[in-house]
Amino acid sequence: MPKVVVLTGAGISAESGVPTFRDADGLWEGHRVEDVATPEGFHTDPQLVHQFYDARRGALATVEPNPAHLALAELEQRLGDDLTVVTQNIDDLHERAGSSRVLHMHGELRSALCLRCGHRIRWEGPMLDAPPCEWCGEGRLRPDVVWFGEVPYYMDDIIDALAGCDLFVSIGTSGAVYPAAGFVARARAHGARTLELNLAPSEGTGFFHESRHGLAGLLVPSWVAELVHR
Ligand code: BJW
Repeated sequence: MPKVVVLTGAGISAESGVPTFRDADGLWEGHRVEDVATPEGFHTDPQLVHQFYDARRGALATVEPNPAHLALAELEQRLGDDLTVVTQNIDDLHERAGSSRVLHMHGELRSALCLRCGHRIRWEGPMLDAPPCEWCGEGRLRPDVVWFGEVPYYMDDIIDALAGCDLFVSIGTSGAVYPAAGFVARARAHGARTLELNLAPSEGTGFFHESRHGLAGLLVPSWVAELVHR
């Protein structure tokens, strides 16, 4: 079996009812990106940013994994360590589908980060009006997510996985945000075959050997079946 790296974006969770960012009705609607997804925005108006993420954390209780998440969990059963799932998503739908080793490069909704000591803590409820960090006892908490201008998580692990994979598959991402948008070129430079599964051609579609367009809930189970039965 090949070594596979899968990159997922907001499109894989769209059929579960989680809004994407850049489609019509996307998450930026009603908000300027600088106001809710930058450290400067948080510094200027922490209440607005907490409300934005508290609402999204609360909405997790209303959504379920879809067939695309389930197919990737099934693929992990087959490939074990030979599958690396990297997600830009901060929802927990991969884990709830059964995936156990997901690299959340843009952080997680159900995690809080101490602004003073950098401690990360599991977090379920609202963060607005949260008590100080339980670790240092003083720091205020912020959403444990990666905003523009911040360094994504797990970059060393991701770069190693991209350098060693035979197949790179990008699912449901617009290819508008770096460094994730550059993964296809990096994997390809190391000799991997590259496949895009997306509703429509992404900004990076020309970098892929092959692109298939349609709903992730249909394309991903079909691709996984093809891979495990070949
Ligand atoms: C479906 C579907 C269905 C819909 N089925 N498909 C100029 C040039 C190049 C780079 C830069 C630049 N200026 C600044 C930068 C860097 C900057 C950047 O990329 N800016 C761009 C605007 C150009 N990047 C950064 O700052 C990053 N950090 C960084 O670079 O640090 C330096 C460094 C890197 C590495 C090592 C060392 C140092 C940080 C980026 C952080 C992004 N954060 C966000 C918010 C996270 C928290 C949150 O969720 O609120 O991450 S922004 C937002 O965009 C979120 C997403 O993860 C990310 C990507 O969005 P995604 O997933 O692609 O969603 P959409 O909506 O864009 O696309 C959905 C797709 O699905 C569409 O194509 C649909 O068609 C499709 N789809 N339904 C299949 N049913």
